[in-house]
Amino acid sequence: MPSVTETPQPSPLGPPDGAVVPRFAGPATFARLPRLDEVSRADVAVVGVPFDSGVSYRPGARFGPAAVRQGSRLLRPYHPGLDVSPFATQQVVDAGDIAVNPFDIAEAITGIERGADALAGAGARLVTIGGDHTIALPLMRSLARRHGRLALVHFDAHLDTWDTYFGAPYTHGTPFRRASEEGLLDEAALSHVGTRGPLYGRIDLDDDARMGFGITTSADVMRAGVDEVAAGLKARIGDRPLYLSIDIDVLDPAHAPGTGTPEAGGMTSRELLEVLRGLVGTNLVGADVVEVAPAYDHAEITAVAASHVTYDLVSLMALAAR
Ligand SMILES: [Mn+2]
Repeated sequence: MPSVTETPQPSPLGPPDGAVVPRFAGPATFARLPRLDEVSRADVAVVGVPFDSGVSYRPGARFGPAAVRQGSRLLRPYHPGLDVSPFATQQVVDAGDIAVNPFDIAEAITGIERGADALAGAGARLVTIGGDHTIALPLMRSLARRHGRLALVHFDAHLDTWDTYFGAPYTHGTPFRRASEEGLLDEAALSHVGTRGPLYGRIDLDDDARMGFGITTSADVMRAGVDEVAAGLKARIGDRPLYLSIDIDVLDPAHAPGTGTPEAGGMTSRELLEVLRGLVGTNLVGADVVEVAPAYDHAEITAVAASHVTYDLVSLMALAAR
């Protein structure tokens, strides 16, 4: 005799069939996924943060979330590289944008943290589309409160562990120094990948090393190859809660022209995607893709790259959740 009536979990609602509703029709949610208000639960929430008041050079990343959504229309439901259907094994939604004050960085940071808390509190893992790199700090604050000190793999042309710009402590070049100072990060498991380009001085590297970061430059990726790089990162991460922060400027300007602080000599989109796939099996608790600035993009090169990176992050979460 059944004594308990369990409400069955509805199967995840995915994108509409591309053979029924053309991919170029309908509203541009990420990967044509349902909105948060169209489903009863969210296992993974893709959320935009259209904020770019922390940039030091070209502005425009506030239009990143809209560009990545538009660039994601062609994504299909099965990932052959990871053998997973990320929208079928978990409910993935587009949670819209966290709307924040463009004139007050401190208030914006507080608003992003609250927005992340609300989504994570409802049980969702977050994949955030920026916005400039300032937004990583409040996202890591929210996750560290929930999971403890985070392992971090930071893909970027730059270290983003600088101290201040024009005396300002909260900018797109400083989130990881602030996170280190605030005790959000596990200093045994911090990595930059894809860095390159001129620095202000040797002291930038010394400060960064003191915070515990290991560096795999874009040239190291070329020389060692993606499998060796991913294996090294995985060994460093272990079973810690992992945050992945991906500045699209980690890619060479040939692969991502639409960004605010481009540097020659970057990774290819193929290399980035393959390193990410090599991180399968890690405990990925949150991720961001930032610094897509569509005004400098051509033919959606950057938006398409960022949308595929986001798809791989959602796929890694599907496999982490198993
Ligand atoms: Mn950055």
